[in-house]
Amino acid sequence: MRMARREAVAGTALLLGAAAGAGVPLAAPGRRGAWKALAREVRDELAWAWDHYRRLAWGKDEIKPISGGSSSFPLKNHHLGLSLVEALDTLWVMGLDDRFEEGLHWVLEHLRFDVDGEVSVFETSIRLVGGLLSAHHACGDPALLAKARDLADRLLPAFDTPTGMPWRFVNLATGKPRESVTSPADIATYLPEWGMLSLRTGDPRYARSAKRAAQAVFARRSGLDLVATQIDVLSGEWRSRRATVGSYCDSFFEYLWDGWQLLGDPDCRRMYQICVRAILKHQQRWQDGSLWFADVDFETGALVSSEQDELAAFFGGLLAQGGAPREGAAYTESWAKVQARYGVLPEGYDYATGKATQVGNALRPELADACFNLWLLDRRPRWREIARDHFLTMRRWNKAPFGYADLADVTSQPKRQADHCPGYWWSEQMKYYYLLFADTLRFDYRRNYLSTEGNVLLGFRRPGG
Ligand code: IFL
Repeated sequence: MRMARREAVAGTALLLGAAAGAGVPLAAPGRRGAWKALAREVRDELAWAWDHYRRLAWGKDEIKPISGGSSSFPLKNHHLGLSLVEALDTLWVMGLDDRFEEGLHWVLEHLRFDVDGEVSVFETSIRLVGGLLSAHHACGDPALLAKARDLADRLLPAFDTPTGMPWRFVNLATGKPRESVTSPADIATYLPEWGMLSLRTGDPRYARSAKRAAQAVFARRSGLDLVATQIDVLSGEWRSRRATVGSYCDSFFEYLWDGWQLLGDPDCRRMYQICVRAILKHQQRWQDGSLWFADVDFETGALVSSEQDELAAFFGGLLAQGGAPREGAAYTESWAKVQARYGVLPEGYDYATGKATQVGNALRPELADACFNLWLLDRRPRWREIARDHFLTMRRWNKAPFGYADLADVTSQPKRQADHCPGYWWSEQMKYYYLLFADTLRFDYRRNYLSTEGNVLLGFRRPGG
Protein backbone atom coordinates (compact mmCIF):
# COMPACT_ATOMS: atom_id res chain seq x y z
CA MET A 1 0.00 0.00 0.00
CA ARG A 2 1.45 3.36 -1.05
CA MET A 3 0.76 6.47 0.93
CA ALA A 4 -0.22 9.81 -0.54
CA ARG A 5 2.51 12.40 0.04
CA ARG A 6 0.54 14.41 2.61
CA GLU A 7 -0.08 11.23 4.62
CA ALA A 8 3.51 10.10 4.29
CA VAL A 9 4.70 13.37 5.74
CA ALA A 10 2.25 13.10 8.59
CA GLY A 11 3.45 9.56 9.29
CA THR A 12 7.04 10.73 9.35
CA ALA A 13 6.20 13.50 11.79
CA LEU A 14 4.77 10.89 14.14
CA LEU A 15 7.90 8.85 13.75
CA LEU A 16 10.19 11.73 14.55
CA GLY A 17 8.12 12.76 17.53
CA ALA A 18 8.48 9.29 19.01
CA ALA A 19 12.13 8.83 18.14
CA ALA A 20 13.05 12.11 19.77
CA GLY A 21 10.75 11.37 22.72
CA ALA A 22 9.64 14.93 22.12
CA GLY A 23 6.08 14.67 23.43
CA VAL A 24 4.65 16.05 20.16
CA PRO A 25 0.94 16.91 20.64
CA LEU A 26 -0.08 14.16 18.28
CA ALA A 27 -3.78 14.08 19.01
CA ALA A 28 -4.33 17.82 18.72
CA PRO A 29 -7.13 18.86 16.34
CA GLY A 30 -6.01 18.37 12.76
CA ARG A 31 -3.75 15.42 13.57
CA ARG A 32 -6.46 12.86 12.85
CA GLY A 33 -4.94 12.26 9.44
CA ALA A 34 -1.59 11.54 11.08
CA TRP A 35 -3.09 8.74 13.16
CA LYS A 36 -4.77 7.31 10.08
CA ALA A 37 -1.46 7.40 8.23
CA LEU A 38 0.11 5.49 11.09
CA ALA A 39 -2.72 2.95 10.88
CA ARG A 40 -1.82 2.43 7.23
CA GLU A 41 1.80 1.82 8.23
CA VAL A 42 0.58 -0.84 10.66
CA ARG A 43 -1.50 -2.43 7.91
CA ASP A 44 1.44 -2.37 5.50
CA GLU A 45 3.58 -4.21 8.06
CA LEU A 46 0.95 -6.90 8.54
CA ALA A 47 0.54 -7.33 4.77
CA TRP A 48 4.33 -7.53 4.34
CA ALA A 49 4.64 -10.19 7.05
CA TRP A 50 1.67 -12.15 5.69
CA ASP A 51 3.20 -12.26 2.22
CA HIS A 52 6.40 -13.79 3.65
CA TYR A 53 4.35 -16.28 5.66
CA ARG A 54 2.35 -17.07 2.49
CA ARG A 55 5.53 -17.75 0.52
CA LEU A 56 7.67 -19.54 3.11
CA ALA A 57 5.43 -21.09 5.76
CA TRP A 58 1.93 -21.41 4.33
CA GLY A 59 -0.26 -23.53 6.64
CA LYS A 60 2.54 -23.89 9.20
CA ASP A 61 1.95 -22.79 12.78
CA GLU A 62 4.73 -20.21 13.15
CA ILE A 63 7.20 -18.74 10.70
CA LYS A 64 10.83 -18.37 11.76
CA PRO A 65 11.32 -14.76 10.73
CA ILE A 66 15.10 -14.79 10.52
CA SER A 67 15.77 -18.09 8.72
CA GLY A 68 12.44 -18.44 6.90
CA GLY A 69 11.80 -21.86 8.49
CA SER A 70 8.84 -22.84 10.64
CA SER A 71 7.92 -24.31 14.02
CA SER A 72 4.83 -26.13 15.29
CA PHE A 73 2.62 -25.16 18.23
CA PRO A 74 0.43 -26.26 20.04
CA LEU A 75 1.05 -29.79 18.63
CA LYS A 76 4.51 -31.30 18.39
CA ASN A 77 5.48 -32.08 14.79
CA HIS A 78 2.08 -31.30 13.30
CA HIS A 79 0.85 -27.95 12.01
CA LEU A 80 -2.63 -26.45 12.34
CA GLY A 81 -1.98 -23.16 10.55
CA LEU A 82 -1.91 -21.34 13.90
CA SER A 83 -0.59 -17.99 12.63
CA LEU A 84 -2.99 -18.07 9.70
CA VAL A 85 -6.00 -18.67 11.95
CA GLU A 86 -4.82 -16.02 14.40
CA ALA A 87 -4.38 -13.51 11.57
CA LEU A 88 -7.80 -13.89 9.97
CA ASP A 89 -9.86 -11.29 11.84
CA THR A 90 -6.90 -8.86 11.85
CA LEU A 91 -6.69 -9.10 8.05
CA TRP A 92 -10.43 -8.61 7.83
CA VAL A 93 -10.66 -5.54 10.05
CA MET A 94 -7.74 -3.97 8.17
CA GLY A 95 -9.60 -4.46 4.90
CA LEU A 96 -6.95 -6.85 3.53
CA ASP A 97 -9.77 -8.78 1.96
CA ASP A 98 -7.87 -10.80 -0.66
CA ARG A 99 -5.50 -12.08 1.99
CA PHE A 100 -8.40 -12.85 4.32
CA GLU A 101 -10.05 -14.85 1.53
CA GLU A 102 -6.91 -16.89 0.78
CA GLY A 103 -6.54 -17.66 4.49
CA LEU A 104 -10.18 -18.61 4.76
CA HIS A 105 -9.81 -20.89 1.76
CA TRP A 106 -6.88 -22.69 3.43
CA VAL A 107 -8.89 -23.20 6.62
CA LEU A 108 -11.89 -24.61 4.77
CA GLU A 109 -9.78 -26.88 2.57
CA HIS A 110 -7.02 -28.05 4.89
CA LEU A 111 -7.65 -27.52 8.59
CA ARG A 112 -8.50 -30.80 10.38
CA PHE A 113 -8.34 -31.54 14.09
CA ASP A 114 -8.49 -35.36 14.15
CA VAL A 115 -4.80 -35.58 15.04
CA ASP A 116 -3.34 -38.10 17.48
CA GLY A 117 -1.41 -35.55 19.49
CA GLU A 118 -1.61 -33.64 22.75
CA VAL A 119 -2.36 -29.93 23.09
CA SER A 120 -2.62 -27.39 25.91
CA VAL A 121 -6.37 -27.00 26.43
CA PHE A 122 -5.99 -23.29 27.30
CA GLU A 123 -3.69 -22.32 24.42
CA THR A 124 -5.73 -24.23 21.88
CA SER A 125 -8.94 -22.65 23.04
CA ILE A 126 -7.82 -19.00 23.16
CA ARG A 127 -5.89 -19.17 19.91
CA LEU A 128 -7.68 -21.62 17.62
CA VAL A 129 -11.25 -21.85 18.92
CA GLY A 130 -11.11 -18.06 19.44
CA GLY A 131 -9.50 -17.44 16.05
CA LEU A 132 -12.14 -19.47 14.22
CA LEU A 133 -14.95 -17.76 16.13
CA SER A 134 -13.65 -14.27 15.36
CA ALA A 135 -13.21 -15.18 11.68
CA HIS A 136 -16.80 -16.46 11.75
CA HIS A 137 -17.89 -13.17 13.31
CA ALA A 138 -16.08 -11.34 10.49
CA CYS A 139 -17.50 -13.16 7.48
CA GLY A 140 -20.38 -15.30 8.77
CA ASP A 141 -19.23 -18.53 7.07
CA PRO A 142 -20.97 -21.36 9.01
CA ALA A 143 -18.09 -23.78 8.27
CA LEU A 144 -15.89 -21.72 10.59
CA LEU A 145 -18.34 -22.14 13.43
CA ALA A 146 -18.51 -25.89 12.71
CA LYS A 147 -14.70 -26.11 12.91
CA ALA A 148 -14.60 -24.14 16.18
CA ARG A 149 -17.20 -26.50 17.58
CA ASP A 150 -15.36 -29.61 16.40
CA LEU A 151 -12.22 -28.39 18.14
CA ALA A 152 -14.04 -27.45 21.36
CA ASP A 153 -15.63 -30.93 21.38
CA ARG A 154 -12.12 -32.41 21.32
CA LEU A 155 -11.09 -30.23 24.29
CA LEU A 156 -14.23 -30.94 26.35
CA PRO A 157 -13.08 -34.33 27.77
CA ALA A 158 -10.43 -32.39 29.73
CA PHE A 159 -13.21 -30.88 31.86
CA ASP A 160 -14.35 -34.27 33.11
CA THR A 161 -12.77 -34.07 36.58
CA PRO A 162 -14.20 -34.30 40.14
CA THR A 163 -13.73 -30.54 40.58
CA GLY A 164 -14.84 -29.39 37.12
CA MET A 165 -11.42 -27.80 36.61
CA PRO A 166 -9.84 -29.07 33.36
CA TRP A 167 -6.66 -31.09 32.95
CA ARG A 168 -3.83 -29.12 31.40
CA PHE A 169 -3.37 -31.20 28.23
CA VAL A 170 -5.65 -33.38 26.12
CA ASN A 171 -5.16 -35.62 23.08
CA LEU A 172 -7.19 -34.25 20.15
CA ALA A 173 -8.02 -37.67 18.72
CA THR A 174 -8.52 -39.82 21.82
CA GLY A 175 -9.60 -37.26 24.46
CA LYS A 176 -6.97 -38.69 26.83
CA PRO A 177 -6.03 -36.00 29.38
CA ARG A 178 -2.72 -35.39 31.15
CA GLU A 179 -1.21 -33.19 33.88
CA SER A 180 -3.55 -32.45 36.77
CA VAL A 181 -1.40 -29.70 38.32
CA THR A 182 -2.16 -26.51 36.45
CA SER A 183 -2.96 -22.83 36.93
CA PRO A 184 -6.01 -20.56 37.33
CA ALA A 185 -5.32 -19.08 33.86
CA ASP A 186 -5.19 -22.57 32.26
CA ILE A 187 -8.35 -23.57 34.11
CA ALA A 188 -10.56 -20.54 33.71
CA THR A 189 -9.85 -18.77 30.41
CA TYR A 190 -12.81 -20.11 28.43
CA LEU A 191 -16.04 -18.28 29.18
CA PRO A 192 -16.19 -15.73 26.32
CA GLU A 193 -15.28 -18.20 23.54
CA TRP A 194 -17.27 -21.07 24.98
CA GLY A 195 -20.16 -18.81 25.92
CA MET A 196 -20.34 -17.57 22.32
CA LEU A 197 -20.11 -21.15 21.10
CA SER A 198 -23.09 -22.09 23.27
CA LEU A 199 -25.04 -19.05 22.09
CA ARG A 200 -24.36 -19.75 18.43
CA THR A 201 -24.84 -23.53 18.49
CA GLY A 202 -27.59 -23.75 21.12
CA ASP A 203 -25.50 -26.36 22.98
CA PRO A 204 -25.15 -25.28 26.64
CA ARG A 205 -22.27 -27.66 27.48
CA TYR A 206 -19.52 -25.24 26.48
CA ALA A 207 -20.67 -22.30 28.62
CA ARG A 208 -21.55 -24.61 31.50
CA SER A 209 -18.12 -26.28 31.59
CA ALA A 210 -16.33 -22.94 31.34
CA LYS A 211 -18.31 -21.33 34.14
CA ARG A 212 -18.04 -24.34 36.43
CA ALA A 213 -14.25 -24.29 36.04
CA ALA A 214 -14.04 -20.57 36.88
CA GLN A 215 -16.30 -20.99 39.89
CA ALA A 216 -14.20 -23.92 41.11
CA VAL A 217 -11.05 -21.76 41.21
CA PHE A 218 -12.91 -18.90 42.87
CA ALA A 219 -14.42 -21.24 45.51
CA ARG A 220 -10.89 -22.23 46.56
CA ARG A 221 -9.64 -18.66 47.12
CA SER A 222 -7.96 -17.98 50.45
CA GLY A 223 -9.40 -16.14 53.43
CA LEU A 224 -7.85 -12.99 51.90
CA ASP A 225 -9.79 -13.68 48.63
CA LEU A 226 -6.53 -14.38 46.77
CA VAL A 227 -5.71 -17.32 44.49
CA ALA A 228 -2.28 -18.87 43.93
CA THR A 229 -0.48 -19.97 40.77
CA GLN A 230 -0.76 -23.80 40.88
CA ILE A 231 -3.59 -26.16 41.84
CA ASP A 232 -4.36 -29.86 41.41
CA VAL A 233 -7.61 -30.26 39.47
CA LEU A 234 -8.23 -33.76 40.86
CA SER A 235 -7.87 -33.03 44.58
CA GLY A 236 -8.61 -29.30 44.42
CA GLU A 237 -5.53 -28.62 46.57
CA TRP A 238 -3.24 -25.67 45.96
CA ARG A 239 0.34 -26.53 44.99
CA SER A 240 1.74 -23.04 45.36
CA ARG A 241 1.23 -20.13 47.74
CA ARG A 242 2.14 -17.30 45.37
CA ALA A 243 -0.58 -14.83 44.39
CA THR A 244 0.24 -12.77 41.29
CA VAL A 245 -1.47 -10.73 38.58
CA GLY A 246 1.11 -12.05 36.11
CA SER A 247 1.67 -15.37 34.42
CA TYR A 248 -0.56 -18.29 35.59
CA CYS A 249 -3.29 -16.04 37.02
CA ASP A 250 -3.62 -13.08 34.58
CA SER A 251 -6.45 -14.17 32.30
CA PHE A 252 -8.38 -15.83 35.17
CA PHE A 253 -9.17 -12.29 36.39
CA GLU A 254 -9.66 -11.02 32.84
CA TYR A 255 -12.26 -13.65 31.98
CA LEU A 256 -14.24 -13.10 35.18
CA TRP A 257 -14.76 -9.51 34.03
CA ASP A 258 -15.34 -10.62 30.45
CA GLY A 259 -18.01 -13.10 31.53
CA TRP A 260 -19.91 -10.05 32.73
CA GLN A 261 -18.93 -7.71 29.90
CA LEU A 262 -19.68 -10.06 27.01
CA LEU A 263 -22.23 -12.46 28.46
CA GLY A 264 -23.85 -10.28 31.14
CA ASP A 265 -23.33 -12.92 33.84
CA PRO A 266 -23.63 -11.18 37.28
CA ASP A 267 -21.87 -14.09 39.03
CA CYS A 268 -18.78 -13.30 37.00
CA ARG A 269 -18.92 -9.62 37.94
CA ARG A 270 -19.22 -10.52 41.63
CA MET A 271 -16.26 -12.93 41.44
CA TYR A 272 -14.21 -10.32 39.61
CA GLN A 273 -14.99 -7.61 42.14
CA ILE A 274 -14.08 -9.81 45.10
CA CYS A 275 -10.79 -10.94 43.53
CA VAL A 276 -9.71 -7.48 42.39
CA ARG A 277 -10.67 -5.79 45.66
CA ALA A 278 -8.31 -8.26 47.38
CA ILE A 279 -5.51 -7.61 44.85
CA LEU A 280 -5.82 -3.84 45.36
CA LYS A 281 -5.76 -4.33 49.12
CA HIS A 282 -2.94 -6.85 49.48
CA GLN A 283 -0.73 -6.55 46.39
CA GLN A 284 -0.69 -2.85 45.56
CA ARG A 285 2.74 -1.20 46.06
CA TRP A 286 3.98 2.31 45.21
CA GLN A 287 7.65 2.73 44.39
CA ASP A 288 9.14 6.09 43.33
CA GLY A 289 5.73 7.33 42.22
CA SER A 290 4.93 4.20 40.19
CA LEU A 291 2.22 1.66 40.94
CA TRP A 292 3.10 -2.03 40.92
CA PHE A 293 1.48 -5.27 42.09
CA ALA A 294 3.70 -7.44 44.25
CA ASP A 295 3.52 -11.22 44.40
CA VAL A 296 2.37 -12.16 47.90
CA ASP A 297 1.57 -15.26 49.93
CA PHE A 298 -2.10 -15.95 49.10
CA GLU A 299 -3.01 -16.76 52.71
CA THR A 300 -0.93 -14.28 54.73
CA GLY A 301 -0.39 -11.44 52.26
CA ALA A 302 3.37 -11.46 53.06
CA LEU A 303 5.63 -10.21 50.26
CA VAL A 304 7.00 -13.02 48.07
CA SER A 305 8.58 -11.05 45.22
CA SER A 306 8.78 -7.59 43.68
CA GLU A 307 9.52 -9.07 40.24
CA GLN A 308 6.90 -8.25 37.62
CA ASP A 309 6.00 -10.31 34.55
CA GLU A 310 5.61 -8.27 31.40
CA LEU A 311 2.48 -10.37 30.93
CA ALA A 312 0.88 -8.39 33.77
CA ALA A 313 1.05 -5.15 31.75
CA PHE A 314 -2.44 -5.91 30.39
CA PHE A 315 -3.84 -5.46 33.91
CA GLY A 316 -4.06 -1.64 33.71
CA GLY A 317 -6.70 -1.92 30.99
CA LEU A 318 -8.64 -4.52 32.93
CA LEU A 319 -8.58 -2.46 36.13
CA ALA A 320 -10.05 0.49 34.26
CA GLN A 321 -12.70 -1.65 32.61
CA GLY A 322 -13.66 -3.09 35.99
CA GLY A 323 -14.15 0.29 37.68
CA ALA A 324 -10.68 1.33 38.91
CA PRO A 325 -9.58 3.81 36.19
CA ARG A 326 -7.06 5.69 38.34
CA GLU A 327 -5.18 2.55 39.31
CA GLY A 328 -5.46 1.25 35.73
CA ALA A 329 -3.96 4.43 34.32
CA ALA A 330 -1.21 4.57 36.95
CA TYR A 331 -0.19 0.96 36.40
CA THR A 332 -0.05 1.44 32.62
CA GLU A 333 2.11 4.53 33.12
CA SER A 334 4.48 2.42 35.25
CA TRP A 335 4.99 0.03 32.33
CA ALA A 336 5.26 2.94 29.88
CA LYS A 337 8.23 4.22 31.89
CA VAL A 338 9.92 0.83 31.58
CA GLN A 339 9.20 0.88 27.84
CA ALA A 340 10.74 4.36 27.55
CA ARG A 341 13.85 3.06 29.30
CA TYR A 342 14.42 -0.18 27.37
CA GLY A 343 12.62 0.61 24.10
CA VAL A 344 11.04 -2.85 24.17
CA LEU A 345 9.76 -4.30 27.44
CA PRO A 346 11.79 -7.09 29.04
CA GLU A 347 9.88 -10.23 30.05
CA GLY A 348 10.69 -9.60 33.72
CA TYR A 349 11.32 -6.40 35.67
CA ASP A 350 11.92 -5.87 39.39
CA TYR A 351 10.36 -2.65 40.64
CA ALA A 352 12.40 -2.72 43.85
CA THR A 353 15.80 -2.86 42.14
CA GLY A 354 14.73 -1.10 38.93
CA LYS A 355 16.40 -3.86 36.87
CA ALA A 356 15.30 -6.22 34.10
CA THR A 357 15.22 -9.74 35.55
CA GLN A 358 14.44 -11.58 32.28
CA VAL A 359 16.01 -9.74 29.38
CA GLY A 360 14.19 -11.44 26.48
CA ASN A 361 10.97 -10.22 24.85
CA ALA A 362 8.56 -12.69 23.27
CA LEU A 363 7.06 -10.07 20.93
CA ARG A 364 4.50 -9.23 23.58
CA PRO A 365 1.25 -7.30 23.11
CA GLU A 366 0.21 -6.56 26.71
CA LEU A 367 1.06 -2.86 26.95
CA ALA A 368 -0.70 -2.13 23.65
CA ASP A 369 -3.65 -4.18 24.92
CA ALA A 370 -3.91 -2.00 28.05
CA CYS A 371 -3.63 1.19 25.98
CA PHE A 372 -6.41 0.02 23.69
CA ASN A 373 -8.78 -0.73 26.55
CA LEU A 374 -7.96 2.53 28.36
CA TRP A 375 -8.44 4.53 25.18
CA LEU A 376 -11.82 2.91 24.49
CA LEU A 377 -12.90 4.15 27.91
CA ASP A 378 -11.56 7.71 28.07
CA ARG A 379 -10.14 8.53 24.58
CA ARG A 380 -7.07 10.21 26.14
CA PRO A 381 -4.39 10.76 23.46
CA ARG A 382 -1.77 9.50 25.93
CA TRP A 383 -2.80 5.86 25.35
CA ARG A 384 -2.38 6.25 21.61
CA GLU A 385 1.06 7.74 22.15
CA ILE A 386 2.25 4.86 24.32
CA ALA A 387 0.89 2.39 21.74
CA ARG A 388 2.56 4.36 18.93
CA ASP A 389 5.91 4.04 20.69
CA HIS A 390 5.23 0.34 21.24
CA PHE A 391 4.67 -0.07 17.49
CA LEU A 392 7.59 2.07 16.35
CA THR A 393 10.13 0.45 18.67
CA MET A 394 8.80 -2.97 17.70
CA ARG A 395 9.25 -2.09 14.03
CA ARG A 396 12.75 -0.84 14.73
CA TRP A 397 13.98 -3.77 16.80
CA ASN A 398 11.80 -6.80 16.14
CA LYS A 399 11.53 -6.59 12.35
CA ALA A 400 13.53 -9.41 10.74
CA PRO A 401 14.05 -10.44 7.09
CA PHE A 402 10.85 -12.52 6.86
CA GLY A 403 8.60 -11.17 9.61
CA TYR A 404 8.65 -10.00 13.19
CA ALA A 405 10.86 -11.74 15.74
CA ASP A 406 11.19 -12.21 19.49
CA LEU A 407 14.17 -10.50 21.11
CA ALA A 408 16.74 -12.58 22.98
CA ASP A 409 18.02 -9.52 24.84
CA VAL A 410 16.41 -6.08 25.05
CA THR A 411 19.35 -4.70 27.04
CA SER A 412 22.08 -5.44 24.48
CA GLN A 413 23.21 -2.84 21.95
CA PRO A 414 21.90 -3.47 19.37
CA LYS A 415 19.05 -5.61 20.66
CA ARG A 416 19.52 -9.27 19.74
CA GLN A 417 16.70 -11.05 17.84
CA ALA A 418 15.55 -14.68 18.21
CA ASP A 419 14.21 -16.77 15.31
CA HIS A 420 10.59 -17.06 16.42
CA CYS A 421 7.31 -15.24 15.76
CA PRO A 422 4.48 -16.26 18.14
CA GLY A 423 0.99 -16.78 16.72
CA TYR A 424 -0.49 -14.08 18.94
CA TRP A 425 1.49 -11.39 17.10
CA TRP A 426 -0.94 -11.86 14.22
CA SER A 427 -3.97 -11.53 16.43
CA GLU A 428 -3.02 -9.01 19.07
CA GLN A 429 -0.79 -5.94 18.90
CA MET A 430 -1.18 -5.34 15.16
CA LYS A 431 -4.94 -5.26 15.69
CA TYR A 432 -4.74 -3.06 18.81
CA TYR A 433 -2.55 -0.53 17.02
CA TYR A 434 -4.75 -0.52 13.96
CA LEU A 435 -7.99 -0.11 15.88
CA LEU A 436 -6.43 2.62 18.03
CA PHE A 437 -5.17 4.61 15.06
CA ALA A 438 -7.50 3.86 12.15
CA ASP A 439 -10.97 4.89 13.28
CA THR A 440 -12.28 2.19 10.93
CA LEU A 441 -15.93 1.75 9.96
CA ARG A 442 -15.48 -2.01 10.22
CA PHE A 443 -15.42 -1.80 14.02
CA ASP A 444 -17.98 -0.56 16.50
CA TYR A 445 -15.91 1.46 18.97
CA ARG A 446 -18.76 1.62 21.50
CA ARG A 447 -19.99 -1.96 21.61
CA ASN A 448 -17.33 -4.58 21.16
CA TYR A 449 -15.46 -7.40 22.79
CA LEU A 450 -11.88 -8.61 22.24
CA SER A 451 -10.72 -11.81 23.92
CA THR A 452 -7.48 -12.31 25.84
CA GLU A 453 -5.94 -13.29 22.48
CA GLY A 454 -7.30 -10.15 20.80
CA ASN A 455 -9.97 -12.09 18.91
CA VAL A 456 -12.98 -9.91 18.14
CA LEU A 457 -16.10 -11.77 19.23
CA LEU A 458 -18.37 -8.72 19.16
CA GLY A 459 -18.14 -5.39 17.34
CA PHE A 460 -17.37 -6.11 13.69
CA ARG A 461 -19.40 -4.16 11.19
CA ARG A 462 -19.70 -5.58 7.72
CA PRO A 463 -19.53 -3.04 4.89
CA GLY A 464 -23.07 -2.34 3.77
CA GLY A 465 -24.33 -4.58 6.60
O1 IFL B 1 -1.52 -15.80 24.18
C1 IFL B 1 -1.36 -14.46 24.52
C2 IFL B 1 -2.52 -13.96 25.33
O2 IFL B 1 -2.57 -12.57 25.37
C3 IFL B 1 -2.51 -14.44 26.73
N1 IFL B 1 -1.30 -14.66 27.30
C4 IFL B 1 -0.03 -14.50 26.68
C5 IFL B 1 -0.01 -14.29 25.19
C6 IFL B 1 0.59 -12.96 24.81
O3 IFL B 1 1.69 -12.57 25.53
O4 IFL B 1 -3.55 -14.58 27.36
